[in-house]
This record gives sequence, structure tokens and C-alpha cells, in this order.
Amino acid sequence: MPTADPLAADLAGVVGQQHLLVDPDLLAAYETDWTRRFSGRARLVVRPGSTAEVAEVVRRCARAGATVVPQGGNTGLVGGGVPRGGEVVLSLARIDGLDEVDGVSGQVTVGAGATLAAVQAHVRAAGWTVGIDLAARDTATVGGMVATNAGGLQVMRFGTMRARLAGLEAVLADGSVVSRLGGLDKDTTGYDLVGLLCGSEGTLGIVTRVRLRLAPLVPAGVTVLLGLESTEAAVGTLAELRRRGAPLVSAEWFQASAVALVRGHTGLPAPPCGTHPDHLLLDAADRHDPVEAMAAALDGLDGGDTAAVADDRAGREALWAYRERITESIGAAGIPHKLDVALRPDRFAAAVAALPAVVADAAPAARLVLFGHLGDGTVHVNVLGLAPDDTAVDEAVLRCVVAHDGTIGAEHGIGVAKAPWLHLYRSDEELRAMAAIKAALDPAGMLNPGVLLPAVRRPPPAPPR
Ligand code: FAD
Ligand code: 2HG
Ligand code: ZN
Repeated sequence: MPTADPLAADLAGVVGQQHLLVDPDLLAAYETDWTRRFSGRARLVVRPGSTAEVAEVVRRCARAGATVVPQGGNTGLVGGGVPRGGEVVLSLARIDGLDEVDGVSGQVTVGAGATLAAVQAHVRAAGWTVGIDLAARDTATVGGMVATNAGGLQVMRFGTMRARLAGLEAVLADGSVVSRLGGLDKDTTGYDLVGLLCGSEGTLGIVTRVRLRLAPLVPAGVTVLLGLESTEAAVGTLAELRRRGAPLVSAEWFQASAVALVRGHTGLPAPPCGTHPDHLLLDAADRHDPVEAMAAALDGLDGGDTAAVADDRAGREALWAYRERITESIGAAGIPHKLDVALRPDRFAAAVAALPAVVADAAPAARLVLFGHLGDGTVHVNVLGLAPDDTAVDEAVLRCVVAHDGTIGAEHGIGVAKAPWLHLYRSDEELRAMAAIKAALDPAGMLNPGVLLPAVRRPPPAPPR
């Protein structure tokens, strides 16, 4: 579509007309986030096909004073990957190449726009796992997962995205390229740019390629669903399983309210362990069949007598459905406020117990759904029945979590959703240091303004003579 925007013509010269979108019907998919809570108009969408094209696009946007929102799969849940009003959306979707798996180092380099599912299938064929998994795997991109330091279902064994990162390549706000793809396990040569960019939510640079650490695939797995009478029992059972050395990969927790929502949306029958106030879904994997090891580890524990166990693919997927389909079931019930927080094991149950009253005080008619990754302390607080811009519950929940020594951001990032409350968890000194890093790497505030830190617009630095 012809456009009067000179920037569109300029960028089309870099990426080709077919990768430059200005038609409002085509922009729509890039303008609203997965939750439908956050949306804004894009000036245009540009889809570069290489690191060099990203760098040239960024340089030309900077010259035109156009701010840029990097976007991967647009599965983010804190409004950080969609425009707030008039930004250029830079989609990484075309940079999705997969290099051959390096079986000697156990690493692989992939394009930032590759989906997690594509990378998982690629490395699985060579006998490896990326050690990271989440329900948005078919759409979420590796670049987005680096930008948010994504967590997911296997953090208790493999860590978050930061732990899986062996290196990356990124374009900075001035269009320069930093490339740390060497994959060395040791490197003490100064500031860790890879670690810094991980979790920076597109505010410091645009990730174009990623080098991932892999782990050997283990052949045998088992899934166990437990019914428990309280959150304390879930925490206690997991602590004892860890103490007994159970070969756990995942320990997911959800309450009866989540089961009711999933059953209402999907038509699933009651869970085979029966419906209980709390549930613990465990995945174990090992070189040798872990069924007996799990049975021994569960012996005599709370919930052990209700256990539903599956070690075949269909049976395991059927148990996982009660957990994996929670997010879609919430979305079908309305536009949620999503607050992903994390707590230490010794504070987890007390915080969870406090949340219903906190939410009811701020919004008596709201519906609260609680679930999360107990293995790493994440609670996904979902609240339905609120206007998208009514933030009283958000603030009350985040204050409650901080009062229980937890973090206001576990794995989805801060985005725009939680930016007003970052000060609850990060000190003035830390916020000043973060602002100084932003000012050093992006002095004109071109990358993802308003995400994570308050937006700043400074005049671009004078060009070198
Ligand atoms: P986007 O949504 O496109 O962007 C997210 C952020 O990263 C934005 O700030 C964006 O500007 C920035 N960004 C994107 N790509 C780049 C890049 N190449 N360079 C620089 N910045 C970039 N998250 C978890 O952590 N654990 C889960 O278990 C989990 N489960 C989910 C389940 C469902 C059903 C859904 C819908 C989401 C889930 N998420 C989960 C959230 C989401 O999938 C992650 O945050 C994921 O990392 C986002 O990837 P994306 O490619 O979709 O990024
Ligand atoms: C999950 O763990 C995701 O399924 C999404 O992080 C959480 O829907 C949510 O709040
Ligand atoms: Zn999660």
C-alpha cells in the first residue's frame, strides 16, 4: 500500500516493500498483546531478514527520531512488545535460521525469531534438549525469551533462559552490532553484555541471534498428579521430595478454582486424583525409568495416596492438560490482569493465603485464579472482572507480595504492566544504576520507551565529525 510516511519508503529500501507493513488490517496483529489488555497504534511494521538489515533499520529510525518496539512472537503478557502509540514495530520473525547442533560443545546457534518449538524439535532430533519449555512454545521466539529471561516449566532442573544462554548477537540503539557467539564456558573479559541484555525487555538492544546451552535428552519420564488439602501441604510435599532426591523436572501447583475454570472451558472430566483444594503436578525424568524412584520418594507423603500416575505419552498429556490449559481458559473467561510473582518456599503458602482478601478488598466482584511453578516459587496471580486500566488490584497484590519478601516479576518481565511499581522491589540506588545503563546504551531513548523504566526522550547525540 502506498504511504505518505517517508520513513516507510526509506525502510522499504532496506527490507523490501513486501516486508514493510502500513495497511491497518495488517498492522492489527502486531498492535494488541496476547492478553488483549494492552494495545496501541504502530507507525508501521518492519520485518528485516538479517542482523545487517536490523542494524540499518535501527540507524534509519534513529535518524528519523522514530522509536522502536522489538517484537518476537507477541506472546508476552506484560504489554512490552506492542506499541503504546506511534512506534515502529520491528518484527524478528524472519530471522529464524537454525544452525547445526554443535554436539561437541552441546550448544546451538539460532535466529532470534525461531520459535521455541522449532528449536526444541531441531535439537531433539540430535539427542538434546534446550532445557526450557512453556505452553506458548509454538509462537514464542527465542529472542523474546532472552529479552524477558523467560522461565517456564523446567526451571527447577535447568534454570531460566539466562542459565541456558551461551551467547548472543544484538543490535544496539545506534545500529552497532555486538556479537558474543563464541560459546566459551569461561570468559572474564569485563562487563557481561550477554547477561545484561537478557531480561532487558528490548530496552537496551535488539537480539538477532542466540547461542543456547543444551542438555542431553533422557529417555524415561513419568507424570504424577497429586491432590492436596492445602498449599502448605503442597510446599511440604515438594520440599520432602527434593530432600529424598526425586528426579524432578517440573513441580507445578494449581488450586481448585483453576481446575473448575479449565473443566468449564475444555469439558475435561474431573482429575483422576479427584478434585482437591490444591494440586501438585510433578514431572520426573531420568536415564532409568523413574516410576519406582518416584513411588519410593512419594511413600508416606501428603497427597501420595491420591496420586494419578502416567508414563505413556497420552496419559502424561492428559494429566498436563489440567495445568497447560489454565491460561487459555482464563483468556476465554475475560481479559485478565496477570501478575506473575515469586516467593521463597517458606513464604509461599502465607502469601497465597493472604491474596484472596487483598483482591477482595480492592475489587469485591473480581475473580481470582492462582497457579504457578512451585518448583521455582512462581505464583501466577490472575484476576478477572477488572477494567483493563483499573490498577488498584495490581498495586495491592504487588504490595502484598513484597510484604512477604517476594519479587513483583518472576518470569514475564515488567513491561508496561508493572513499570509503575518497580520501585517496590528495586531500591533507588538500583533504579539509578539501571537508568544510567539505559542512558549509556540508548541515550536518546529510542528502544522500547516506557517499558521497564520510565520513557525518556533526549535529543540524539551529535553525529561524529
Ligand atoms: P514478545 O511477546 O514478542 O516480546 C516480549 C518482550 O521482549 C517485549 O518487551 C519485546 O519488546 C521484547 N523482544 C521480543 N523479541 C526481542 C528481540 N529479538 N530482541 C529484543 N527484545 C525483544 N513465559 C514464561 O516465562 N514462562 C511460561 O511458562 C510462559 N507461559 C506462557 C504460556 C502462554 C499460553 C502464553 C501466551 C505466554 C506464556 N509466557 C510464559 C509468556 C511469553 O511466552 C514469554 O514472555 C516469551 O518469552 C515471549 O516471547 P515472544 O517471542 O512472544 O516475545
Ligand atoms: C504459565 O506458566 C505462563 O502458564 C502463563 O507463565 C501464566 O497465564 C498466566 O498467568
Ligand atoms: Zn509461568
